[in-house]
Amino acid sequence: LADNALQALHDEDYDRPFNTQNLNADTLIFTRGRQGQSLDGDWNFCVDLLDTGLRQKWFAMTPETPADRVEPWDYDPYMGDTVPVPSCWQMQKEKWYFFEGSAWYTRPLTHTPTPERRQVLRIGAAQYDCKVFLNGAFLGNHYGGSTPFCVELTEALKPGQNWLMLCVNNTRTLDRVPMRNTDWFNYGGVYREVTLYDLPSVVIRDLFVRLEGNAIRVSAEVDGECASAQLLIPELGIDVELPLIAGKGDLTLPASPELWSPDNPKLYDVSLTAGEDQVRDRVGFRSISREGTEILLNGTPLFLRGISVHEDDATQGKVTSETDIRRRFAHAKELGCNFLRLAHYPHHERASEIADEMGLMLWEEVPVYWAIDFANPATRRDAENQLRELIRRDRNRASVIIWSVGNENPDTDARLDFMRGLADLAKTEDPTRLTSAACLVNHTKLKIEDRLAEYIDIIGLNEYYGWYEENFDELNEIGRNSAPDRPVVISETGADGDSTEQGPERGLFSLAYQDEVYAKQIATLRTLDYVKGMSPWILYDFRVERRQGIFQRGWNRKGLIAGDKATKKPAFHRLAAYYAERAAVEH
Ligand code: GCB
Repeated sequence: LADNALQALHDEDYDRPFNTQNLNADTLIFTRGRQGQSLDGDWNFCVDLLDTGLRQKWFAMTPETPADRVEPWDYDPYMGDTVPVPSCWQMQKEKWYFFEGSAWYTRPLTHTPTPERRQVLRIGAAQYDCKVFLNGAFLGNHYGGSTPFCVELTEALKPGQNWLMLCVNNTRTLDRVPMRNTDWFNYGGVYREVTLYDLPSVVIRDLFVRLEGNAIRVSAEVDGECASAQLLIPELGIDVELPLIAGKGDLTLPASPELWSPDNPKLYDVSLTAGEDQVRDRVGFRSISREGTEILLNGTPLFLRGISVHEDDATQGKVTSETDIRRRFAHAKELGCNFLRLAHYPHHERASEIADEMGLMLWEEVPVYWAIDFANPATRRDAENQLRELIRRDRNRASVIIWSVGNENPDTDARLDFMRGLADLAKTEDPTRLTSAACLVNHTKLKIEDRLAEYIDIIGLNEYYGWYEENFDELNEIGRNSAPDRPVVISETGADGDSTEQGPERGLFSLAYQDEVYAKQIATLRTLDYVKGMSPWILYDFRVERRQGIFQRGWNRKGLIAGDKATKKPAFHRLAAYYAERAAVEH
């Protein structure tokens, strides 16, 4: 090995220059309604457990045919294995099933320069951190496995053939969000779409459109010299100029749109034009608020008939297709739902668009899950950034009614400060939605009690009476002991049921027992008038490393439907009957 290579191999700081987190919510560009060039398809791929690529600077290897090379290469970015993008490597080869570490993706990119145009790459999601290189130059790093990010390529692109490389690392560490321990599978890879946008010099960076009282409020952010933008909502007769000062514009327009609701998911075409740039969106207008223990949609109290759902597929892993989202939502509708909890991280952005069209309300969430490193400022920055990226991505979606800032986090001072900060941030980024977090019961006092409760709008409550907690009577006692001043949504409850031939007839893990837990839960929860909704755990069985019992076999089997996404368990029908009854009362 050359001296410098040897030194690099021993240098434990080899990754420090790359840990910048410079690709974040501030570099995101609004892309709805834009036509981009898809970079999906086969990319050259190599797993790299020892981070040799960062140490040896694989990204700096310029293409040479093997015969012309003067040094031996430990990775060949230009020949060899490929994987499709989007995909999770676990699902590509059995030997990659438990792989955790860095992996390299490379593909060529042909560029024809045009003066005054900007090229921006957008990656829908990569689990967990992603370093971007173009022609050997490091362009940036993104943390967070489920939110999109953008990187500008303009300066680094050359005429003709270019090489784009991504180093994606899914290692679980204590400082990440989530940290080392979760109850869902740690998939890895570039598992959402990658797109290249060719943009004019003036670029619309952000557009936020919402109902505020009797008016529509529009805020926009534009990069580049531009005095005003043109806003169009043709169906409402809106065609107005939005003045821009230092790239920012804000306008409140009196309007009475037809309100969006699950019964009437009305959407309006919206477009904004600035210079040569234009974005378009389909936006629903509605209000969501709370008063005491009520949740109000357009001023009317409602009960959230929900179900929780992960992004997981037996053959695709975390890759989500339009078909998959539509199947999820069709099953939720069949169950009688008007609401879904998209757990435990931001789901594919098509989900909220389709929910807008179908009239389903959504809880969206960031993976502040269990015992995050709450006292660590870098962890906090990461969580805040993921929340901002999620909100900026989805805040024009009428279906999204709740931003949830965490799940089952121990009630410590550091956690309170961290999560209160996230709840405040959600309100700053978007004051038009409710905040929540999945909290825990105080098992000693048998009471709903969480210091975070006063800083969020809805108390989410995960409780597993009949499953992890055996004594069901305690749930009745909790009901009696608690008098929350705001709405409670049962964000999780449930039990495993193994629907395969190996499933037991009776007792834990049997379908009959799962059904019995649902029957008891429903009987108890229906008597608590401050419970304004529920999203039991969970629609489909899902894959997870930590569950290896004889009935689990690598899966969490709390689904109302099995992992084949077809076999309904008896508890499905139990919950459907309850929701049908509730819906009948409401109408
Ligand atoms: C929980 C977690 C969820 C788990 C579930 C379970 O409380 O929030 O992520 O999958 O329980 O099945 O234990």
